Amino acid sequence: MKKILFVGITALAMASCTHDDYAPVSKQEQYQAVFEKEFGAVNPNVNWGFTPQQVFTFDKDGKLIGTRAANPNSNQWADYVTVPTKLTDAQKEVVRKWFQNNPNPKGLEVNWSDFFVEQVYKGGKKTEGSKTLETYDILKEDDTPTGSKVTGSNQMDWLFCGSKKDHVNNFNGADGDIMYMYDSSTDCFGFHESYGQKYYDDSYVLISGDQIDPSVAGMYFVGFDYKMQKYDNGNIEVRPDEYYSDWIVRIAPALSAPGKAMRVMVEDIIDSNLTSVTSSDWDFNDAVFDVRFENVNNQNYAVITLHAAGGTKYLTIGGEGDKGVEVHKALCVEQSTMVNTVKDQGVTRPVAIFRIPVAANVNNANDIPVYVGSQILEAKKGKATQKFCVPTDVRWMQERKQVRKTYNEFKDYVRDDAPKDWYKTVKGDKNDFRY
Ligand SMILES: [Ca+2]
Ligand SMILES: [Ca+2]
Ligand SMILES: [Ca+2]
Repeated sequence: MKKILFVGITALAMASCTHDDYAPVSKQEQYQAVFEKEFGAVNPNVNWGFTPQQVFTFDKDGKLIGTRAANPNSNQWADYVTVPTKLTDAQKEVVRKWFQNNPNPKGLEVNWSDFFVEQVYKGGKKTEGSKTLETYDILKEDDTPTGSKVTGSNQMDWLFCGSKKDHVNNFNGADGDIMYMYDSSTDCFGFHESYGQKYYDDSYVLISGDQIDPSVAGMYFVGFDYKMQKYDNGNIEVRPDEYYSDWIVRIAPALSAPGKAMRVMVEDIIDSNLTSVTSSDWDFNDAVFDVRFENVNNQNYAVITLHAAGGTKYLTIGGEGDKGVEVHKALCVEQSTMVNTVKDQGVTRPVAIFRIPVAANVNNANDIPVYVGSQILEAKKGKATQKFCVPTDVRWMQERKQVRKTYNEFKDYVRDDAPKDWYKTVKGDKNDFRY
């Protein structure tokens, strides 16, 4: 009975709605009106910068891709991603000392599918001035020492990333050089312990270089604390000592190389009350992400590097709701938190990098769907747009700054479809931008 009653009320409410005096106007039509009020009438030829992009195709047999997730062909990485400058010895020293003198540090999370791993330090090599010797007593089951000691790093092998345990090629024996990981994960890091023959993904910490020293600011480091358990032969173990210096690596997000990706800037105003929009509501920073296309083993991907989330709405890339990636979640913050759009305040987070499988013919960033709730955000030729596409060196707006006043020629572009490179001429000062 209750269910029937409920349906009846809903039907009544909908019926009364369609009989309202004001004619039904779609959200897109309302948006067109407020957009043109701000930026003027839209030239029918404007395509908002979206064009077909290069698709990087990788050989199935591994000319470019050696093994799943790890790409050992270092000379080719730079064709599509920016390879980080290697650490200097001085930088490695400063990181080593920090990990050796800060017990039980509080770590952070990052969310990258594509990244570099670079060796920093193998434990036990240099322990002067260190609070840990990186050697350990082997304990019996009752916690009394067996009298034997072990250098932890000598038993740490097979560095892996993510819960799928992707091996970082050539990172063994707590040593390595540099490796590019793709379609992998930073949701955990671990090693194989060769004494007790077990994998450990619960004995690492991820630290921002900002916390360590200005010489390594903006970088990220993963440190491991050695542990071991061996039950099948006399029940022995090594307890971690809370110094994560037994193996230290740097991880760096794999940003697309210049010219190899395009940047999309998104405006979510359409999901607001469109009767009360003001000039400073137009910031086109509610999501800012770069798109690069790859074909790996005959599957096409859009590789997304998410730089900013300058809104507080549920905004997804790649699909609606659970079918897409929610931007705040990707950046490891609550939906109410704006990320990387307010200088010197608010929340600053490392980028998020993730892959979206796409159909074989998809090579235009405009075909990567973006939703606010269930509302798709469109960029249609000659229509008011909710996103535009620019080169990856174009800076995005801070919150509450006016697009119209900052990008000097944007209004000209809307009206005339020229200049196409309107984003190069800015009238606003540098404080209008996040970067
Ligand atoms: Ca340790
Ligand atoms: Ca906005
Ligand atoms: Ca915003």
